[in-house]
Amino acid sequence: MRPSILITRATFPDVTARLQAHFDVEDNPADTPWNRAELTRRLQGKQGVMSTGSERIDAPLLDACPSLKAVCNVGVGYNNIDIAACTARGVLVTNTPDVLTETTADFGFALMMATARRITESERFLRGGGWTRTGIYDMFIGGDVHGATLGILGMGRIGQAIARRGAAGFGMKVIYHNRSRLPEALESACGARYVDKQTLLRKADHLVLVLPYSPSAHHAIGAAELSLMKRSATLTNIARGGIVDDAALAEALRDQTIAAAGLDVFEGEPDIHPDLFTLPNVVLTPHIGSASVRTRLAMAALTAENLIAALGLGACAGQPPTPVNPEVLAS
Ligand code: 8YV
Repeated sequence: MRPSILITRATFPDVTARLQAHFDVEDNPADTPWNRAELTRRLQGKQGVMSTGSERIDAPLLDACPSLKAVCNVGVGYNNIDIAACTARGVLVTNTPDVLTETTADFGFALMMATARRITESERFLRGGGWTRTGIYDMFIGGDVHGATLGILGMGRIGQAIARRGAAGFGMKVIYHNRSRLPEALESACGARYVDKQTLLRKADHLVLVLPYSPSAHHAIGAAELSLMKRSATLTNIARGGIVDDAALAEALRDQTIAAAGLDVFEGEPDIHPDLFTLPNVVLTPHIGSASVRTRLAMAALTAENLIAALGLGACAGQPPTPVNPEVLAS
């Protein structure tokens, strides 16, 4: 009998077809929202699931879906999944690293630039008919990006890719803070210097957050951290909602304790802290860091390869390319 899998969200038809070659597939091409009860019901009798960051996979769900053997998440972050609970039940988890690194770094850089140079704020002004006089010397003057100090909090693959862009392309001085310091060769390859968190906050002209979410990273940027930043500084968050205390950030933006922020991720998204909508000095995007056609296709295709291999099929049977808890494979 062919294994059964669930694809929780709409995906590329070619990827669904690839999975249908191996599995009985239940999918969601209309992208209908499923609540937890509905997800649990649809997972009954399924050995695998192609999940996204929108589904919470935790111990109660796993216990209610005992046939599940593989959770293959479309995304590099997997804070929606209780990894320990999966490992304890012999459920393999996979993610999609590498394929999204450069695209997400492009986006982080673009958001940082849009924030520093007030691009969306000035566009709103223009579209609203506000531009009635030319030559105003201080109209939407912002901060320079080239030659400025770029601060990066979280120096994994995406952080390093942003550092390379800043150092090589824009002549920026790049400083970073991370749980562990990078080997020297890697630091010089991306032109970045390690500093403690306080120095990072004090020195950065543009601070970009790229650290994974974990309970210890909750509100890593709150009122105290924001108060250390330069009044002229910008903050860009492409990591996860919850890393920034959005209420404290809204207050800092209102009081102009920092100059501006660019946010692609939010606490409780898709709900947004209402104060953020009222502020001109914040660029808001709906969690689209990895959203290029090629990268989203690569993420979905890698997830399919993970799922096929995780359930013991295909050329890489038993050896999914990007496992999160490979110890499950050994047991
Ligand atoms: C995805 C992401 O859009 O990879 C990640 O961690 O945040 C994004 O690329 C998200 O995970 C959707 O599943």
